[in-house]
Amino acid sequence: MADVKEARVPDIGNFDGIPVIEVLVKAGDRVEKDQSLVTLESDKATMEVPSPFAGTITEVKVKVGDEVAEGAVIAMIEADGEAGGDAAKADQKAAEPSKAEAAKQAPAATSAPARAAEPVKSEPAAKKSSGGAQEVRVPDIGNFDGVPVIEVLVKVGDRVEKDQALLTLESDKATMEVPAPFAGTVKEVKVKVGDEVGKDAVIAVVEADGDAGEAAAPAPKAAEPKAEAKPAAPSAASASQADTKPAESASTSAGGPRTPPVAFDASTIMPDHAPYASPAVRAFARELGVDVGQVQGTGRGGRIQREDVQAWVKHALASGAKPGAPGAVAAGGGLNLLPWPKIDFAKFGEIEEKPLSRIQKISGANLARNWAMIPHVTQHEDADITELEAFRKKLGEENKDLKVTPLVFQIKAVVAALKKFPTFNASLDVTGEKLTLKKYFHIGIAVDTPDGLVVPVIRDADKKGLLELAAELGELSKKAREKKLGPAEMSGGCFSISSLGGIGGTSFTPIVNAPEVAILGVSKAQMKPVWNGKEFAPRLMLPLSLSYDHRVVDGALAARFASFLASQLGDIRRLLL
Ligand code: CAO
Repeated sequence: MADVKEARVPDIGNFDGIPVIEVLVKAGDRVEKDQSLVTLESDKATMEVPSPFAGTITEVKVKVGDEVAEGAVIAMIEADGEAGGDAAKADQKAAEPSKAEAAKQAPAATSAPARAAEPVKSEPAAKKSSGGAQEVRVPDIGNFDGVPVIEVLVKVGDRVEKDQALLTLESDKATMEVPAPFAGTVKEVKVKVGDEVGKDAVIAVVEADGDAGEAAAPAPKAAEPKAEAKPAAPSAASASQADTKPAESASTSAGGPRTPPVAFDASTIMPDHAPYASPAVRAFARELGVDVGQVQGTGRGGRIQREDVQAWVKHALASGAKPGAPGAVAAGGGLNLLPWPKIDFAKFGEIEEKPLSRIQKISGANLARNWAMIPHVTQHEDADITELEAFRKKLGEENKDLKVTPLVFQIKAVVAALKKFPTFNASLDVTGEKLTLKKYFHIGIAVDTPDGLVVPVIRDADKKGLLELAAELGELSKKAREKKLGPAEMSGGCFSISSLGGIGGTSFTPIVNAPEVAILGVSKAQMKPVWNGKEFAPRLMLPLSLSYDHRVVDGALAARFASFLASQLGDIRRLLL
């Protein structure tokens, strides 16, 4: 019989008493390994505590407001039968460390998220660069390698105080600020938004204050990760190797043309905004009774700033709406909706409750915002892909190791259409007054996964051939289904395609993936009789549904775009040009 085991707070550094701000499970819930159980939040970091194994929650031991430390029992979980084997033993060991061993074992069992809290406990490593200038590095952030920088909070010339946040890192499970280990003046910033950093990456060079110089001197030592967290100080060679990546990327960007940095657009993956604000801002919002999910961020990538929270409160007071009132919408959206109906369905028959997955919650919040805020119109068009299909089949036979589906041709056709109609390769700013036209062609592809919808992005699709696109599409959808996509792979899209053609349907109305201005929905190609001037001939017709933001795109332009797309797909020679 399956054992009931304790799921504990893993090693989270020197913290003692971090408030639980969210309990994500309840007794009776089934959880997968690594599924988040609770969210903890200190003034510098937010982190989720994942389940060390799959099973069913029998008891939740904490509630919102409780303060916990390493080793605290979060929940009792009846582990799955299959977890009774070696894996379960390992998990059990990890989940129930002896007191003395807890700190050492937890990191192994701990999934990255909780380890991600470590930067907060340990100041970033600082190392002498030249003169009084010292390099500030990312401290030990557990097993993470390549955590996106989502906010750079300082620039060259800025004075910083000790412990002032220099930048914010955000993974899908944790947000953390990297503080300055000493006071001084920023001489160089080595990273930019979108860079992915790991432990020891140099993030800035800071000239320590004259008097702080002495105080700063011991900082590198103090900041040196503890022996158990870091096997040995890296040799000069490995340390400098570790440095090169971010430093190189910063200098290349300053020095000449390069691929634009991958912007991490949090709205793509964190639309509910709950985690997309620094811990301090979230704490501030809570103090004022503001639900950060209601606040529109004006920081880079939509990040919520302190001022956004203040502006939200001012607006709410001015409009007479109570902060957090049902139906209140951020930044003057002004929807005054009825509250959601509350119905006791059990009165009418047997029911079962099932929480939405994290991806469903995230994409649901995005879809709701996009549907409510964008005036959508959908233009329908049929493309005659009879010839294309014959060519596709031939290509598939010649490249048996690749899956060449109609979608790769659609990507090609979309790129051609975006080149001809640049208004579709654009984003409207938050004020609705300025359009940003993009000169690159990154195409988002909606992928259906067991946990919900995700939209990985094929970068520079204009520079790739059909076979290259087929290979990349295969890889991205595999990664999506295995939950291995990183934030960078889901950001920076210009235009999205949602293909339901492999499933069926004759048409649908896809929702624009903001801040893009249009999306192409593709349904199942069908043989249809088409009049050719003399007779009805059997042709393979592909239904296209182009939804667009009517603030940016006029109906006539959309009709031209859709008809151009159809002509591209209908004439294979054009597509290959
Ligand atoms: N018409 C007819 N057949 C089509 C087709 C179309 N428009 N598009 C694909 N097919 C065929 C393929 O050729 C393939 O046939 P074979 O098995 O004989 O080779 C089959 O349908 C399955 O294709 P696929 O779905 O595996 O591959 P794809 O490249 O077409 O799509 C992906 C890849 C990842 C986009 C898709 O798997 C997927 O997840 N689609 C769902 C997207 C979605 O949910 N959108 C809704 C968003 S709004 O909620």
